[in-house]
Amino acid sequence: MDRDVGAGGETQQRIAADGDHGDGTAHLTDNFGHRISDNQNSLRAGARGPTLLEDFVLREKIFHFDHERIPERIVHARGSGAHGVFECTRAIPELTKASLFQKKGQSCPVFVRFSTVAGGAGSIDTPRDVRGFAVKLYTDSGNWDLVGNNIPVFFIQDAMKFPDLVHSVKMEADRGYPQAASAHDTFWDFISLMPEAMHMIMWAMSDRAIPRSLRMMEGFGVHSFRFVNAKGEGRFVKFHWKPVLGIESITWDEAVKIAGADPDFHRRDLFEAIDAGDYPQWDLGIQTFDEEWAAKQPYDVLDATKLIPEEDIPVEIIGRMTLNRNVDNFFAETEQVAFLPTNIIPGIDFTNDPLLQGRLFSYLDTQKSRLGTTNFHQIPINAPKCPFHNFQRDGMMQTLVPTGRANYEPNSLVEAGEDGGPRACPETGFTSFPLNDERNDPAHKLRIRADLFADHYSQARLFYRSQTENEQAHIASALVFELSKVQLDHVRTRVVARLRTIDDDLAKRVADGLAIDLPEEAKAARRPVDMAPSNALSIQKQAKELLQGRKVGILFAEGSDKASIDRLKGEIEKAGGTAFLVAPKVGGIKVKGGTLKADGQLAGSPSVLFDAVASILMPDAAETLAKDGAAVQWFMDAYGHCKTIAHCKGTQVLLDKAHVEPDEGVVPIEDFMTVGTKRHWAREPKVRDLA
Ligand code: HDE
Repeated sequence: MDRDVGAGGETQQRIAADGDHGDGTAHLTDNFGHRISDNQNSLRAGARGPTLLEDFVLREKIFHFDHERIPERIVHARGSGAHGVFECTRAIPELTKASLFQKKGQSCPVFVRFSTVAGGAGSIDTPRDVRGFAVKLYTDSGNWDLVGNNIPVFFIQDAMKFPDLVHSVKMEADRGYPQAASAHDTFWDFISLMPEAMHMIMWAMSDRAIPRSLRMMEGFGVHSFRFVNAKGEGRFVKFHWKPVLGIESITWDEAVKIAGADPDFHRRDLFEAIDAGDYPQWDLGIQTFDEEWAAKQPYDVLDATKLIPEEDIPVEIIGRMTLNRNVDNFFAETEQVAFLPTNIIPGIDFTNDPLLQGRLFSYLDTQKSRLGTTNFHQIPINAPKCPFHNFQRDGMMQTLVPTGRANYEPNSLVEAGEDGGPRACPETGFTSFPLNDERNDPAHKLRIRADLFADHYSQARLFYRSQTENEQAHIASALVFELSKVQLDHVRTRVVARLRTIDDDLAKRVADGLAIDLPEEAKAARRPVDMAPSNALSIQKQAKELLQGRKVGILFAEGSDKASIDRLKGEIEKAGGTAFLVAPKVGGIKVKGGTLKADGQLAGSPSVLFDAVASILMPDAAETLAKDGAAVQWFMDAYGHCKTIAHCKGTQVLLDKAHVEPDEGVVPIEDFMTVGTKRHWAREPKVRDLA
């Protein structure tokens, strides 16, 4: 059976054409096509009488409304999606027979959903959390779902522990809080008892867990997958998405303030960028290796709590993804999209990573419970864009109308002149890689983990020691923040005891920040080995100093010089950035050279929403603003968050009130473009008491 993906859209068009009122609007009907005469009043027995059960229009409307919500995802409930395209930039037939990678220039449509993990669908965009990075590639050989995260490792090694992990991080079972936060007893209790989580904890406490934008984070397939070429040769592969705009994060203080100022900070940023034609892009990179190489490493490549340092195996770029279209309907697309790690195409295969193996069951199961029917694959966002034919039939919400009698196989209906239906294709169909793993003994059924899975600390140490001084301070501070919210003393102590095995200095800083005695080091099943630090693990060591995709807030008020504002705005936009005008009033302000409308009102546009700030103010306007807490806070926060502050002379009174001290990031307005939106981390010790 062929699926006509466009069917829903065509039906709508038909209705529009048929029901035209003459002014371009369609006739309002119920769901069965009956025209509705009155959409304001229910049917009553008299003007003051009871509403009649007979009112099918009211009943249908309320009935449908009552059922509008579907169960939210148990994890990754809050997400933002967008459409785009993937293009192969380097053919790799020697590695994989996947049709997508056979020729440079080969492309396919994609749908991406980014998400937070712990919070509900209506929670904030900037909690300290892992971000989901799920990509559905609609290839000509079927859908390939690369359902990854923005962190290359995971908390646990075995799917068996996933429900425990998720229960512990979600709101606590009795009290129903906290929402979208890991800073509470149950999470840290669980973590402190699961040393395998320590590597991921380093990432989750780092700035990676508070990204500046969904457009500025890396994505990772996390597990080792397998490439299989046309000769049937297999090779391990790890997938990476590298953001063209570079990786960037915010500070924790900003994250907290943004949560109040704009809970949709990331969703809005993604939507607006795509809407403005600033299409976010990522390069798809791979690290490939064979069994022999894998066997020599001090970690197991089937262990999802371990990464492969890019210094050991460089990431090679093979494609580029561009997100170029916003969704038309959030529910139909972003909410109903169903990712399945089992969606894989010939040329790519799974491995025995026990976490991946568990995922292969979970996602199909969860989609049935979330979307209510085994036919969820027929929802347009989930349907493949290549033809699909099989003998599966019926089920709830079946929208296809298969014809003929052939709903079983084998059959010989063709011989009677009937349509016999599709057949399996041994040459081009998906075949599993014939695994011959010398390191495995398949003769025994065991509930155990492979030896090297027991090294829980080497890579946690590698991550911590690869950070800049300032990033290490952020990790220590994050741990102090989170553990300060933990009320069980023994849990705090147990976490710090584990930190000692990662890095004693880190443990001391955290113990000091909590004002607790340094506990004995925790027992480790395997002592950590020292691995060579990797620059690719640090955000700051690979920062791109770009204005592209960044947002600059420009503060002005009555009397400001319009020509200077226009000039700065023009320069920022020429460099690919966005200039956002902020003023005490939005409607239109008298400035030198005319009137100017602001994009946002000062109190509703705090500087945490921008990557850098600039101000063009007359001294008397600045004097007035110096009495306004929102204006003073604007500069105080920009300074505290180590952002560039470009200002004219008139602003000085405000800067003084905000305790802004001169440094390389506090510059005259004319110098803004040379300094740009990079952060001035050297300022940080002056403005924050870091753990
Ligand atoms: Fe998921 N995960 N997961 N996960 N996951 C879900 O599927 C699960 C894991 C990830 O935007 C659920 O459709 C198990 C790792 C993303 O729709 C569920 C295990 C990674 C998304 C589920 C893991 C992920 C999910 C909930 C351990 C990174 C959001 C709703 C074995 C590689 C996809 C849903 C979207 C969603 C199960 C571990 C990424 C319940 C059992 C590791 C990005 O099926």
